[in-house]
Amino acid sequence: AFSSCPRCFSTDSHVNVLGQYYSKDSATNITASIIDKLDRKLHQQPAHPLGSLRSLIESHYPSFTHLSNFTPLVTPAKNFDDLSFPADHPGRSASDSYYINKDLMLRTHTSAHEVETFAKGERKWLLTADVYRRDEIDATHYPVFHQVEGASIFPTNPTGIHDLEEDNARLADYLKNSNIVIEDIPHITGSNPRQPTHDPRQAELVAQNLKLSLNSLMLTLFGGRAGVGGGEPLRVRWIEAYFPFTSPSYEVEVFFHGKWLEILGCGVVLQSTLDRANVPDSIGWAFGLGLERIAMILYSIPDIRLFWSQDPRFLNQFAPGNIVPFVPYSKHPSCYKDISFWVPEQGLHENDFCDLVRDVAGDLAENVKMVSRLRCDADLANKHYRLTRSHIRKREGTVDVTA
Ligand code: FA5
Ligand code: MG
Repeated sequence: AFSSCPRCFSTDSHVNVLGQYYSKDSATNITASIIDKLDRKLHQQPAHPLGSLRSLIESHYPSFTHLSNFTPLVTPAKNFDDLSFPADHPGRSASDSYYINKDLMLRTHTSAHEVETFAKGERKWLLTADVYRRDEIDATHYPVFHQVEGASIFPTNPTGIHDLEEDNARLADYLKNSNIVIEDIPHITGSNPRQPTHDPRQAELVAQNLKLSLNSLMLTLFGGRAGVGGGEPLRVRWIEAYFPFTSPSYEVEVFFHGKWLEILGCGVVLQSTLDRANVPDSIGWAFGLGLERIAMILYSIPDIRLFWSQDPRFLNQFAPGNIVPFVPYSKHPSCYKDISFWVPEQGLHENDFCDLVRDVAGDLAENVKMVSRLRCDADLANKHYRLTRSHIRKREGTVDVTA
């Protein structure tokens, strides 16, 4: 019981997560490398690409409450039951999700916080958080990624209908003058039905509000950016989808670099969720969007693992709110070469030497520095050369190019 893991301080019987000990049971499957990620909070770092992207999305919804500090530890009830996931849903299994023990898990999506956020009285909000799913390892999959949940609910009365009509008119007007092509589908169909308790007219208005709102968000994120097509219109496609906690449900895809890319899932919130949150006389929508996939496009970041890099060559490329393409760097540490050589009688400008290095090594050369220069006859120079060599040998790992 006392053989504790030096990395995560967990013992045979207990697991240490965010400074607290929890007893293990047959469901426990969280690992040390996942525990390491729990306190990183990449989305809360203003200069990090995920932090900048969060701010950009928040700036698109200025009147919404912006939340981003929820613990990743949730009960399975919060992650699944509150959202009407069936008892046998595959997401619940230990092969898909991380469990601390039977009663506590890492959220698999930001929707886990819908009930508590509506219950607090928030009616229009965004919530950003890290989410955890057991998955394959490659350049676009990682067991931790980030989602933004967005939601907006309206009263089920004439005021609510009026608010929806007004907001829809405003958004439609904005989109009318924008360079966007939307491949739409009917809001409500037999296979993607409205909920039985909903007024048919208001259900249509809510679905329309959801679509208008997300189309305009896609414009904010992708409109007029390289790769989407400078001058070319932004193409957005709506697809019928299924989630246990929304009806109707949709997925949104954006056309980028010749391919359709899934950006988010969304839908009209299930009445049972709103009843559970104690806001029964409401109707509204929610969406859940993955930050990494969007950031990989906007910043030209080729590998999802880079978001977790603590290398200054990664982190120093970014400033708050500034979306600039990522410049790749070597995955290997720098390697240093000392070079000594004779220069012609008339001398050699340092820049001429740098051009020579550039011609030979290209961008592989990071830095060229002269450390000493000596003017003398051949004998003296030879002596100096030997001195320099021994000097270098003494200082192991000497790093400068010697001119
Ligand atoms: C969900 O997580 C739902 N909670 C979304 C939702 C919210 C639906 C509210 C309705 C209402 P999904 O598993 O499809 O759905 O994930 C949503 C988005 O997260 C995806 O569109 C994608 O952008 C991103 N995402 C999903 N899995 C990964 C992954 N392994 N790596 C990176 N991003 C991912
Ligand atoms: Mg999906």
